[in-house]
Amino acid sequence: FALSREHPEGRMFRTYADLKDSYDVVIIGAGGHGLAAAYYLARDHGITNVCVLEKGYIGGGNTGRNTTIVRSNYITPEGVRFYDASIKLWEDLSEDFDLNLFYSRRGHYTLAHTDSALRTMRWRAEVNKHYGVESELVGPEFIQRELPMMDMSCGGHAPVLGALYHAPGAIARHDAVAWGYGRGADRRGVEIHQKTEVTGISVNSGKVHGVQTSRGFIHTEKILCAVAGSTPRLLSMVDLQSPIYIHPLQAMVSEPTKPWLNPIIVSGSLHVYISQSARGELVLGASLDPYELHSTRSTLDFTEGLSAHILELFPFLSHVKIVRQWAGMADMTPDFAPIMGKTPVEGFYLDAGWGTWGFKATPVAGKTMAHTVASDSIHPLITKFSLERFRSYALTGEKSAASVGH
Ligand code: FAD
Ligand code: PYC
Repeated sequence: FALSREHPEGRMFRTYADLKDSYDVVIIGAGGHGLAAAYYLARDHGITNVCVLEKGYIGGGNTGRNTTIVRSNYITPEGVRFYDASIKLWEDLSEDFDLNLFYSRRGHYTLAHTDSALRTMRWRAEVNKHYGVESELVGPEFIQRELPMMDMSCGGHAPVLGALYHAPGAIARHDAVAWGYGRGADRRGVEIHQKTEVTGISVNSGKVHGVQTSRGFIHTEKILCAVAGSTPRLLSMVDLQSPIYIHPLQAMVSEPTKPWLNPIIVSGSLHVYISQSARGELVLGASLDPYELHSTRSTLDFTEGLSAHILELFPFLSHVKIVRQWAGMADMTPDFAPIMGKTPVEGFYLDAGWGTWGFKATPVAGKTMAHTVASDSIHPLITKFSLERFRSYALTGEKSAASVGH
């Protein structure tokens, strides 16, 4: 690829002085999901008269704020199949993009501190194995052998009784994912417009007609809305409602330490998780802030609470400094599964409800939404994730596999 020919400034993307009057498809939101859909629309379906509109900068939403855990150890058959398809795409993505995403298979432990948690882990392990996903229930001896630095008694408060061990669990560099999809879409002719906010959506006789933006009106008959924590605001522009509610989800990283932690450790009971990045930083998170709030502010409460619980598992970290913390806006659904596919407004497609779990789904969400938009028919992998399921009470209950969401 002749980067210098198409990008005289040597940049990853072209920039445009103006928007065109119309596009075949307008994608709202240049997070991983919007950019992945643009990439697969162009690469797999030959649809390149596409623009991606982003009110801020690409990857500046939850895509650049998450803790990068990739796994497929879900509990519903639909969830396991869907996230497993994503892992298969993840494994080839660096090569596909010719860009190192630092995708790193680490193994993933979900610790059980109670008998009922153990039962859920066993259930998940059995569903996973049934669909060919590598997960197993392991006991305290196995865990202590693999993680000799962990205090199995958790300071005497909540002894570890076992864990769901999921070998394919991985981490990746999140901003590179957005850049890789963005560059790949740009190279195939898609236009990415940053600092361009969608302020209104025009619908005529139940069909999408165009979008109003901070830089003028664009005509289109197909819109893909992939705006995570801004979903309720965008849905109100087309008079649609969803059960999505927004809670902040916070995270933090420590100063770099020598490599000592290979796997990813999650404790649902202590509401904490930890991994170590390629740079040596400890990446740490907890459950949602316990109130609805449309904001990306972070709090001292979070840092103190999370630090206390992490020290129960790893007391020797008490001198390690925290260097950054931040928050994202998680678009939560009642059943902890996403909302994907068509809507009652013709030409308005939705990719939302990614809450605390959507980073791992970026490749498969992009691929299945591109199929759905291109063919106007719902991809078979996402039929159980429809908006309609809340009307028909056919929920896809993933709460017990959501890691930190409750
Ligand atoms: P985003 O990346 O948020 O992109 C949406 C974009 O839409 C934003 O850039 C926004 O600016 C733009 N936008 C909004 N409104 C408009 C408008 N009106 N006009 C134009 N643009 C607009 N998931 C995992 O799988 N594993 C994890 O370990 C994990 N950890 C997480 C940790 C934290 C702290 C957080 C906050 C989330 C975590 N998640 C995790 C969830 C994951 O980050 C998200 O589900 C996923 O990134 C959603 O991607 P997206 O592309 O849909 O949204
Ligand atoms: O979905 O695995 C996950 C996750 C971990 C932290 C936030 N989400």
